[in-house]
Amino acid sequence: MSNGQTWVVGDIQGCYDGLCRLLDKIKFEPHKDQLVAVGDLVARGEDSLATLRLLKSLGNSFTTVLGNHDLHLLAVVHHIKKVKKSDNLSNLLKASDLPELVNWMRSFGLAKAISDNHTIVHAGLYPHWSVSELLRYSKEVSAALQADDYPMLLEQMYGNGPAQWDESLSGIDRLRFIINACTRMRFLNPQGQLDFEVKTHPDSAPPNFTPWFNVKNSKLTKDQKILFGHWAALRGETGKKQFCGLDTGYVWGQNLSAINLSSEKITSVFFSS
Ligand SMILES: [Mn+2]
Repeated sequence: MSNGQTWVVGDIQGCYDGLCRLLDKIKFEPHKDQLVAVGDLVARGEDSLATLRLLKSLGNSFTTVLGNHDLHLLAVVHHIKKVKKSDNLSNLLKASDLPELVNWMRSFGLAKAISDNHTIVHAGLYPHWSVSELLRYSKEVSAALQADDYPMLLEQMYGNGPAQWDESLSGIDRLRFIINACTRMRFLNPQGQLDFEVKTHPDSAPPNFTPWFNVKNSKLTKDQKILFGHWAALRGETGKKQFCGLDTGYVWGQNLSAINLSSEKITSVFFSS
C-alpha cells in the first residue's frame, strides 16, 4: 500500500448519499488512500447501483468481503431468490452494466487479511476457528463462487444447518456452514450452535445466548483484530478491543462509520433522507 490512509467502512447497504458524505468527511483520496468495506454493499438504501459503480471505479483502492445481502443479490440476479420487500434494487437489476458488477462482486471473498494483524469478515470470526482457518475456509467458498457453475452454490447456500462446525464436513454442507458463519452469525445458542433468529442487542437476548465475540477463542492471539459489520443493534460496541463492530445502523436512521486503521479514529456521518 502507498503512504496514504486505510479506512474500513461499515455496512453501506446502497446508501450512496451517506457513503459520499463519509468519503468527503474523511477527505478520501482514491489515488493515495485505501477504502475497505465489511460487506453488505447493497440492499435497502436509496441507490445500490450508484454505490457499486462508485466502489468499482476505485479499482485497486477498494476492497471488501461479501455480506449476506451481497450474496442474496447474486441469487436474485440468477432468479434463484426474489428481491426482499425491504430492498431497493430495481435500478441495479435493470442496469446495462449489471453483469460486470456481478462478476466484480464475485471476485471478493468472505474474509480477508488487510494488514499483518487486521482481518475483515462480514459477520465475525466463528469462535472455534483461528484467523488462518477463517482465511482458508473463505478461500474454499471463493473457489466455488468463481467457478462457472457458481449459481449452483447460490441455490444450495440457503438454510441454517449444519449448526456446528466439524472439520470433516464436506460438499455443500461445509460451504453453507462457512457462508453462514462468515455472513450471518450473531449468537451461539446454549448448545453452542449458530442461531440465526435472534438479532437483538446482547442485553436483550434469551438466557445463555452468547454473542460470537464473547465465546472464548483459544486460537486467537492477542495482537489480532477482527473488523466486522452485520449487527446494527450492537452500535459497534463489543466491549473488546480485538473485535471492532462497524455497522452503526445508518440504514436504520443512525450513522455510517469508518475507522482509520492506523490512528483507530472513527469518523461517522448521520443518516439524512
Ligand atoms: Mn449483513
